[in-house]
Amino acid sequence: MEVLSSLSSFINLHQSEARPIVLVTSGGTSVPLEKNMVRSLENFSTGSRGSCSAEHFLAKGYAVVFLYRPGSLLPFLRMISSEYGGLGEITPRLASTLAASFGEEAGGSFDLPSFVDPVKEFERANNKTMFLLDYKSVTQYLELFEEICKLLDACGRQAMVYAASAVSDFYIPEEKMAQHKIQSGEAGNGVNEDGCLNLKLYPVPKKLGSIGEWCSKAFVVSFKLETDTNILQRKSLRAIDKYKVNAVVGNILSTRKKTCMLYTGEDRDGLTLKTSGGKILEEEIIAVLVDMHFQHISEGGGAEVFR
Ligand code: 9Z3
Repeated sequence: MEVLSSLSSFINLHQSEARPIVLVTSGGTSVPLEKNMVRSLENFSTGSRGSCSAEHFLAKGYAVVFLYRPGSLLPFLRMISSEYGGLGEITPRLASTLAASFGEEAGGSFDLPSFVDPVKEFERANNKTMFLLDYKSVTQYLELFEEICKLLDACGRQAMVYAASAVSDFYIPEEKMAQHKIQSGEAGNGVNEDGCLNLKLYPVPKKLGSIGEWCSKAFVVSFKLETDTNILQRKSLRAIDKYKVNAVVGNILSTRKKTCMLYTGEDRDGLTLKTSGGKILEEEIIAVLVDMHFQHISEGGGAEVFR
């Protein structure tokens, strides 16, 4: 895949400059019900967590590989996509067009909208310290996630994986999927005589546990999303024990923007992180994780890193 060879050059460049590098995954996966897809099952994620986090990693001197779902929020551009709804989805390409039309050269002839700065910030990072890749289906997500992790192996302990995407636990494997739109009122493809559709969803192969094989020295952070507070800690700790990730950020859907828990093997009670003093939650999360990552780097003999 061409994009992976460009990504490999991006990773090697930052690795040679001793810059820490993070894979941030963002947005929710789609599970198609048909090969010629008309319907799908979606995992909820606006991309706010991933895109805000990417901005804070960049601010801390990291190079960022941003794996996202098109239509979900992008770093910097998130600030304008809802404000300026008429634009619809702000794609990287549209951002370049906006930067060209509203940039300094064009200044004066327009009543400059407040979104010029986010566009400039995006442009400044894109393809220099930030590399974008996108996915749609859960299968595409998992394939790219694996390939990117393998490339990050070259960075040893300087790499971090920050898996904030909402990834489906269930899917329909290609060979079990209907070819065409599932018909209502006709038995077949799971539609029974009563007209009800019975879907059989298969478990998605769990990849978190394999990260250790792909980039064995990376610092790995996964996310746990729940709607029931009573099971958040148990489920988060299970991810640490089962998949051997370094840290799990546990959050509850309704309060996710204000507070989350950070669990590690050493801190099983968890650290409560909250928004404070006008800071967004991602700033708190990234500050703590960057400290932990630098500790992880120094435990490995401490390559010189630019911070
Ligand atoms: C998260 O928990 C993210 O924090 C959110 C962010 C998706 C809630 P938004 O994009 O929301 O800012 O609107 N992500 C991980 C969700 C997930 O699917 N985790 C899996 C699970 O809980 C483990 S990989 O089973």
